[in-house]
Amino acid sequence: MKSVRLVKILCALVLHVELSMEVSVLNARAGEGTIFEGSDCYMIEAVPVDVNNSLCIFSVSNNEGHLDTITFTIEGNSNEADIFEFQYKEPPSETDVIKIIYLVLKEDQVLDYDTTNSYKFDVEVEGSVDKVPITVKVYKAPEFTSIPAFVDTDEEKAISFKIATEVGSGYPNDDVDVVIESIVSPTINHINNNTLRVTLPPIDREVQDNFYMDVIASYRGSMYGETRRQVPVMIYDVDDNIPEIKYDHEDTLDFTISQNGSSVLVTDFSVSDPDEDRNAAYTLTLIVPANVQPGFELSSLDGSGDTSFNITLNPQKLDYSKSVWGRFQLQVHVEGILNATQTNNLFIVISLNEADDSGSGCMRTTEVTLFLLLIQCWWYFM
Ligand SMILES: [Ca+2]
Ligand SMILES: [Ca+2]
Repeated sequence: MKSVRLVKILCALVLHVELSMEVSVLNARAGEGTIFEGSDCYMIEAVPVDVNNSLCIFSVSNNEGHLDTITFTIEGNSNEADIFEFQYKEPPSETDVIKIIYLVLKEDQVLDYDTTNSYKFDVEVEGSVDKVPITVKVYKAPEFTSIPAFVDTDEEKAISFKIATEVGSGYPNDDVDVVIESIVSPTINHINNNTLRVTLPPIDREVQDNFYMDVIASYRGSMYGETRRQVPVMIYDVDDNIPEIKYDHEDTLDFTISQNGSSVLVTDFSVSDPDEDRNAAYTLTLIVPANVQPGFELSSLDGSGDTSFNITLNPQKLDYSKSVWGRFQLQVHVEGILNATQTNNLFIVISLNEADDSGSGCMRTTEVTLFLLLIQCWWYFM
């Protein structure tokens, strides 16, 4: 019996020690001296209320550490405890003695910025003597009351439109700034305190035919609370470019042809008009002296945009009975289809020197030397 009694005493002793240890651990976790600091704060629509963006920032500290186990209890008259919670960016370790903590929205919670101006509640922090009262003011972001869904214009014409704003509910003053981020710099004139006239400068469609303009309204002096709209800008084409002739070859070409030979390439070139559709269409005319005219031929008499062409010489079509061809000029005349004042010319100076054909029988050779001269007659669109 003595031994049974001794075992019971020993068991009770062990249980007492374990309980004592547990109590001492709890005391360490919830030890007094926790300090929770911060102030009333605000939340603005369009600023996410998460741990990376929340404007409600507090500090919690305890010289004995154990911040990792401290609990925060929100007590409010409404459902604040269901809406808000406190989060660290990085969980504290057992030895951290001070840490920044953020008031954030619980998962799937959203704030009602239209009807709620503030939330008031107490926070009970484990280890802190007093509950801490917190007021969170809720401001609606500035609103656009007038802003175009899109803007468009012909190129080289300025674009002008109005933007009007108003402050959101609850915000204490009416100072709204509007900033426009765009690839072009707008001019902004104030019609009144809340209404702006924005003018975009003329834009070359061939450089940029569409883009988005970010219009941002924010409370003056605050880096927060912005409302952002994207406004598409469309620039329409105007026939403001003449067809440009591009030529890559050497300036001079020498080659020999035979009277009965096949066609040879004289030269190739390209024409480029960066306008759109019919504004980029053009015709080509090859102007050649009558005595050699049949022998020279353009690959095509019209084109659009960026198109390649060539000029060939068919010796079989040359009239060998007519005099000495000598030195003459070919001219490629390019002309806009919609606007005949848009012209460009490629001049090719050719020297056809009849070669000695003695002893050649039916073969006759002619030496052709080409000098190419590119002259562009620019036409400016008014
Ligand atoms: Ca054109
Ligand atoms: Ca154009």
